[in-house]
Amino acid sequence: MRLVNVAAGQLGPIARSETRSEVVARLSGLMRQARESGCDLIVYPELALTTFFPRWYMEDQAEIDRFFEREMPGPETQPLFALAGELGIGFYLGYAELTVEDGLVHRYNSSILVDKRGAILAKYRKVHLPGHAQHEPWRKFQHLEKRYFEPGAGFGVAEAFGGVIGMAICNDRRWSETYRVMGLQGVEMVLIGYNTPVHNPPAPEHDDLSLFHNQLVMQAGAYQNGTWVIGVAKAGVEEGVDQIGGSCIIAPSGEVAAACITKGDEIALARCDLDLCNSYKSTTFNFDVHRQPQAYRLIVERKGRNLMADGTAAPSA
Ligand code: ING
Repeated sequence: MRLVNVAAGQLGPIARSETRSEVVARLSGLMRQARESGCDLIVYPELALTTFFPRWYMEDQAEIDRFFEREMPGPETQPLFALAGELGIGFYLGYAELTVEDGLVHRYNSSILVDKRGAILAKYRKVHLPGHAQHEPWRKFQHLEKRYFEPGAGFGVAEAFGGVIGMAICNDRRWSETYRVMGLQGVEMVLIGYNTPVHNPPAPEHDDLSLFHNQLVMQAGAYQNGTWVIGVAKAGVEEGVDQIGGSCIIAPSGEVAAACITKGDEIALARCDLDLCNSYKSTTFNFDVHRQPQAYRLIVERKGRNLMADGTAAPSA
């Protein structure tokens, strides 16, 4: 057995007016609860330090940038890292990252994996940015991740907590490629924070299925890659937008091992034996034995039905 005791650290709404220090106090409370329950790792949501600001159309870059972290840890987040080191528990944290590379400013929807000493082991930048880039006033609320963030470069894994750990963020969980790219790197636990409105303006007919779709994609990703998946919500009515809960810990079998039952600040716990991945990775999903990559070329060559990966027009079938 290679046990990792994991807490899904679900958050209820974060008000626009809430300070980072107030949020860090909430995150710290969940961390203490998790440690008291014997956890090695707590997983927090996407953009866990602020309200989900892509729901608003903003033009003033200074106003937008107030939602971003220029350093991680910074003065307001350092207490969470210190607490992790004091208690001996690691964490995954989603946040808006502003960074300057070669004199250019870049903005990402990011997450980090921090070990039990409070040191950052890995950083991930969200690849699948949903929504739109321009103001669409017909919507009850905006979803402007394509406006405020750049996409990340890809999906990596890290040796940590006695196994192979991967990260993804929110919309990434809906794309099977997310899990497979990490599955091909031997991932045994995928950590995913999310902010998901119940209502999806382009497709209101999906609203009643939002919790079903949330669980469906993570169960599929877990089973098809023989990995644990930890999905953690920022839930509840946040600045007038109702966001799903549904935080859960899913085993490599695809079964739900633990789940939150409220839409507030809550931890759900599971004893995750990483060795349970083996019976799937060595049989049904033994990629080296069973996969046929020569049959999958379209997945990499095409963006969609009509576009090549480089954005040029695809030959008509
Ligand atoms: N949120 C949503 C998500 O993928 C969404 C966006 C909602 C897409 C419903 C499709 C349907 O869960 C983020 N932050 O990606």
